Amino acid sequence: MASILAYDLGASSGRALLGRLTDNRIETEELHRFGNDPVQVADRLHWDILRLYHELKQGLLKAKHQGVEVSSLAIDSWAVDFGFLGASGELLGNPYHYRDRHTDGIMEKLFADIPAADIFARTGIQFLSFNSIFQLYALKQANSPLLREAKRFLMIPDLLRYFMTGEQVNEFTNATTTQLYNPKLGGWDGELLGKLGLSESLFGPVAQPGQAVGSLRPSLTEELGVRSIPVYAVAEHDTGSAVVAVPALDRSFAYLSCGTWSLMGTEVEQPVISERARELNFTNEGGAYGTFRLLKNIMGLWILNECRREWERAGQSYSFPELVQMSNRADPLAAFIEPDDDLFLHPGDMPGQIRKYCERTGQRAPEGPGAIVRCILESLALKYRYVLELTEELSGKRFGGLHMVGGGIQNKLLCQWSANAIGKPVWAGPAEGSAIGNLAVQWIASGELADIWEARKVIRDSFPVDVYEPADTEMWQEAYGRFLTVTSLRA
Ligand code: LFR
Repeated sequence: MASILAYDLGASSGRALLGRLTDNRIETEELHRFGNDPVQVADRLHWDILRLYHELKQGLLKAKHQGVEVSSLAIDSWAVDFGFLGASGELLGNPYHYRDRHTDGIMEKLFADIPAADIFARTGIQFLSFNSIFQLYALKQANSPLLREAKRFLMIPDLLRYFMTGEQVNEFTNATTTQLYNPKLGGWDGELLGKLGLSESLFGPVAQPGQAVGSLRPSLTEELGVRSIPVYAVAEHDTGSAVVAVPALDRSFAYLSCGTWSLMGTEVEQPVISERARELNFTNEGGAYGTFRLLKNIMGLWILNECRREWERAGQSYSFPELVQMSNRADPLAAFIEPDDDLFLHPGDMPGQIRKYCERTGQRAPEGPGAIVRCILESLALKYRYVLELTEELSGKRFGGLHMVGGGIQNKLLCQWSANAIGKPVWAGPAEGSAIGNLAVQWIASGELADIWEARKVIRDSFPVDVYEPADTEMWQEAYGRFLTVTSLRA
């Protein structure tokens, strides 16, 4: 039976998922899972790109050893990060991690040269200090030898796909997250690149999700002893793939892709590039099949992951289920943080940062892991309500509930508290959203599924969706008012 392979790389782990489609039912099997450990070298934080490529190869080897015939593959990952190829086609240096500090303060410097309003009008992309545009500008300011030698700019999945196929192609959904792509022009914004002093030749042809972009190169098939198979471009930005996999019935739906980040918004046919969208710092990321994601980044479970890492460093190890259980026993709705405060962006002592935030805002800081985790999860749920309301305002749509996809939905308490906070049902599933969206686009490309709506129906029929009805709504309504005041989100 024909299987296809989706590689989905997240900020803390990656996986190779096999997919089979029989009688309009999807079956998946996790072939390979591996850690993704960023590496700090002196002052710089990098992705371990060669290790990641090694793990992709292990996926192919495991398929071979299990006697699985793989007929195509595709890769998706987080956005914005990139590597450069030099004249010989070799990777120059090690790609930086978007949480590296080299972009601190860069946004404001660039706005002195190019006004924010101009950048937003061209790209429709929200301002996040780590967007590729700011990373590139930081390299330019530092007179980086990498940038001087660079001949091609490839984003993380582009780069890994290049290692596999030898083809240098930029994929559309990820390209939009650079904040250098102009959806009105349907290509890289040459004028913007010119203003930044970046050569247009760095940026290559842009492939759409579903396009075949080569096949495994002979040196790789020989090394692994496998046959060459087609490699597709899919929605290579993981959030793009996650939204493909939202099992929505209604064409007008709200989603939350819940993992290291929480990405909340709605799918639109045209980017919403208005003054109000810029003021609210919403984005219009490119999606599969001519769609855009009107959404906002919310810091997400990163804050919890970092707390756990900090406690582990101090010799106290807790599993995620343990932490969630402990939080359930702590006092409800006692202290709040604004998850998107700059305090929480970089790796470090997150419990300490939460304490700082509470002191700054005149709150009693939560004490101990249970109370801290409760504060994080409840603050996230309340921030979801805030962003959901703004999504309704900007899109002019009304949502009957919220689709949650991604690994974060395994945290049932977060799903329930999200339903309580928004006062609407949460429909949770599938957990492997990005990998399933990746598979779906490959099946559409090979003609096995007709289009994205058929894919969503098949996904709905193949994976369970858990329903969380809102509870304790009065208590959460009162808490929402306090949350808005404490976080200064609304005066
Ligand atoms: C989620 C994600 C977000 C992007 C962030 C950084 O994994 O791709 O969409 O803003 O990572 O790339």
